[in-house]
Amino acid sequence: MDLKQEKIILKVLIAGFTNSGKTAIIRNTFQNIKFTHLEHLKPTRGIERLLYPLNERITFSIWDVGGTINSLNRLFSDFADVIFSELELAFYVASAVETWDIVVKFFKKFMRNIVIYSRNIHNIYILINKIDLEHSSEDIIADSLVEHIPDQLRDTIKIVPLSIKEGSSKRLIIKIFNEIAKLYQK
Ligand SMILES: Nc1nc2c(ncn2[C@@H]2O[C@H](COP(=O)(O)OP(=O)(O)OP(=O)(O)O)[C@@H](O)[C@H]2O)c(=O)[nH]1
Ligand SMILES: [Mg+2]
Repeated sequence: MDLKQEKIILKVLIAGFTNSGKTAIIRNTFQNIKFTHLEHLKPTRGIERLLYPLNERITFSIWDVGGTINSLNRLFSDFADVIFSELELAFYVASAVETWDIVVKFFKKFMRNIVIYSRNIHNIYILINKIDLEHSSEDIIADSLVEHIPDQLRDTIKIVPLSIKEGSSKRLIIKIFNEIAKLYQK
């Protein structure tokens, strides 16, 4: 078999507290749904998976993990190994207007699970979403999360402020996926 032609599936995790915009980001980016049609999304229950075939060889399997307190308590504990193992790319999505302690609490859990199950991952992004909102304080949110990044992942994590409403999100996310795909085309 020609290894260059071997098809590969790359696993992507998108997690974060409820209402941060994870499902909206995915639908806007990969299903071309406009923001005006994403304003009444229901909270995701459990995990929703979507396949994104980037080209003939590379398909991304994107895991959207529901972020309500119940979901996170259950999923990050009972299914942590299933969710966090073999990750190629991970996103933690935070809303630019929510500075609650609970967001930080789940960020710490997210980081801990990454270190346990996917410690060699090279691509982790903190997406600070909804920067279009009037009370957006993306710098404060970023600072409150950054201090909890484990030392061994400090050089791996990038912070990206974005807004689906303003339309900056899709281009940024697709660029991230394309850059990862390039690593597998060499
Ligand atoms: N103003 C603004 N609202 C946004 C943006 N992105 C998402 N939203 C809104 O935020 C709400 C929640 O979005 P979801 O994508 O359902 O949030 P989620 O993170 O998937 O939530 P869970 O599934 O409960 O974890 C929706 O009403 C979206 O329209 C944005 O960039 N700006
Ligand atoms: Mg959702």
